[in-house]
Amino acid sequence: MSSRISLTRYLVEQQREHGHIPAQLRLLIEVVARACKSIAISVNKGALGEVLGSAASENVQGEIQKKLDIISNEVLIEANEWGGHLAAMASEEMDSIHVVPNRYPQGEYLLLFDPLDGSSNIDVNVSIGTIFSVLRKVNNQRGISEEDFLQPGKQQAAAGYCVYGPQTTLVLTVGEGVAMFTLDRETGSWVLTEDQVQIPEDTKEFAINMSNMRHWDAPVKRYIDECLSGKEGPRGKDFNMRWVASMVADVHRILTRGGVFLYPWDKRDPDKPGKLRLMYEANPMAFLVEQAGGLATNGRQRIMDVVPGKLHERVAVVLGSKNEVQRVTDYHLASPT
Ligand code: P6P
Repeated sequence: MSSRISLTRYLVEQQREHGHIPAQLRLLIEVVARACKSIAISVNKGALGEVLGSAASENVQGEIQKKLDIISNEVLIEANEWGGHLAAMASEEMDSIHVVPNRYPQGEYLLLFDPLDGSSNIDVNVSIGTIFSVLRKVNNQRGISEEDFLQPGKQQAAAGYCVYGPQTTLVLTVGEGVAMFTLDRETGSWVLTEDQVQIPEDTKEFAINMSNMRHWDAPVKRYIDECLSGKEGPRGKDFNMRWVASMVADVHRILTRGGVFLYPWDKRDPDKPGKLRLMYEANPMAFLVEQAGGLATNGRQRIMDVVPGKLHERVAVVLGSKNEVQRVTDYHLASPT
């Protein structure tokens, strides 16, 4: 068996080769990876750990928080506060940013995360995950504020997710391609199992919540109708559909075998650009997908070019196989806004 490459060795060798993983960033990634192992242990306990079900609280999105949402958030906060690599953190589960307390040294990075994405799947034993995004602190003169986080996704220093499924897999980019690490539960190590992941440019598989069809805008209806028309239709081929309702699981499938994921704007809440959050869902996934040769747009614009106006901003998402995302985007651009 070829020599197993650990996460630490991967990061050291990436730094040696490309020089873009300074010590603080390497520490940040290793701390997040260790926190994901702790989250995986809680998730895997399920009913035995008394961690299922809802907490008696709502998050900033007005969504009922699951116990595991809160546990996962606390694990990430506690793991990252003391290391001196971070200035502050932001989370889907917290209204405002969490600045590293004065008793600890502040570092050069900002960490954003959705601690446990796919909460609706927690109690029914379907894959869920942790999504994270890393930005550099850009303003050294004053104290950290929410404005320091409002950077477009193209400024990310790193991004990744951990999917808690049949395997526990950490997927990471620091801007030099996408690597996948599988958790070896016997040793507790993250082992490199895929490197330089590439998404096929074409696909026959789309992911969208079809129950929203009557609310979609014309470009999305056109695209999905054409897929559903199959061989006899304008696409000349049959399509398959998948929808896990856990972004991490859907994106992991796309990184692994291709596909196109759509969570578009719809008429249910016209003032909201989409359901998914820009800073800690769409941006990290867009970074990973682009690094794997795919595309990620909001239907009209590259997601990583969107300049955020607020921390918990939402965005429409179309991501995955390059030629399919381009087609959906072209349909939007050909249609009046
Ligand atoms: P719907 C999970 O709540 C999430 O934020 C994403 O992980 C997922 O892709 C989407 O929402 C599912 O939304 O409306 O299909 O339940």
